[in-house]
Amino acid sequence: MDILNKISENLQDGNIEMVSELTKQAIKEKIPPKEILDNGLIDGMNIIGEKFKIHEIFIPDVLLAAKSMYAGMNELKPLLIKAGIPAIGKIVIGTIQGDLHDIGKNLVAIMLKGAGFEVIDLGNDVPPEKFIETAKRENADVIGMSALLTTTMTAMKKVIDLLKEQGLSDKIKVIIGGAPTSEEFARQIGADAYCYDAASAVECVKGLIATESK
Ligand code: B1M
Repeated sequence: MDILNKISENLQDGNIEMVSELTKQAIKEKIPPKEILDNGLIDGMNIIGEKFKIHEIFIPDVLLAAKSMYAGMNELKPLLIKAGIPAIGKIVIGTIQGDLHDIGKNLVAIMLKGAGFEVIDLGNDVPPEKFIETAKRENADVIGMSALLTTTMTAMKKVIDLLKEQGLSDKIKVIIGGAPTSEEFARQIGADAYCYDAASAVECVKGLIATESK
């Protein structure tokens, strides 16, 4: 079995130490970090999602898998973040109110930092008002919201409506992402962009900041 499969399988089994060790080994073997992430860690997490859906496994299993994911991500983080790049824009990011899923959001934050953005991470379960207050106080260029639940994604609209009410929509752009969201949903709620994954979030933010400064 190749090492990326081993990472995926150990993540599914919740072997935190092994995932950390195997990720270190994959790095040593010079496998590109993006490949380790996509074909090892995220692959394992996707299989966990499928098994969870059909009740083959339960929340404690998913939590162990999530901890294993973080163990692997911790090893990859320094490689994903390139040091010493000056900040090219500021983004306030968080998972929307009611939603505790933060793995995808954390990946987006890591990639944005790696691309040279200053990232203010509000964590998960973030009330709409907190996004606005922080973005105003920090003079941020962009607000980024993540949602993994169909029941919480609707709260994203509240943030956009609050921005409109306060006349801030031109100044502060909004990107959204997370599995249940889509291009169409972004249009419906008036977000400036929908980003499919962490890499495309970097392109989204770069694009929005470039348009803003024209
Ligand atoms: Co939950 N969960 N979960 N869960 N969980 C899902 C999302 C689910 C699809 C599982 C399933 O049924 N197949 C399902 C949602 C169904 C729905 O809404 N239609 C679900 C459910 C139901 C629940 C609970 C309600 C279960 C319960 O209690 N009965 C509960 C809700 C708790 C709450 O939030 N209030 C719950 C709890 C949990 C845990 C706490 C156990 C754990 C979260 C741990 C944590 O995050 N710290 C968990 C997990 C791990 C998952 C799955 C298995 C994996 C999610 C994940 O981290 N994926 C998930 C199934 C799945 O997604 N396949 C599931 C890996 C991550 C890298 O991907 O987050 O999609 P993702 O991020 C991607 C993109 O979406 C994008 O970039 C990332 C990749 O590059 N992206 C952005 C994400 N945010 C972005 C923001 C951007 C741009 C891109 O810009 C700002």
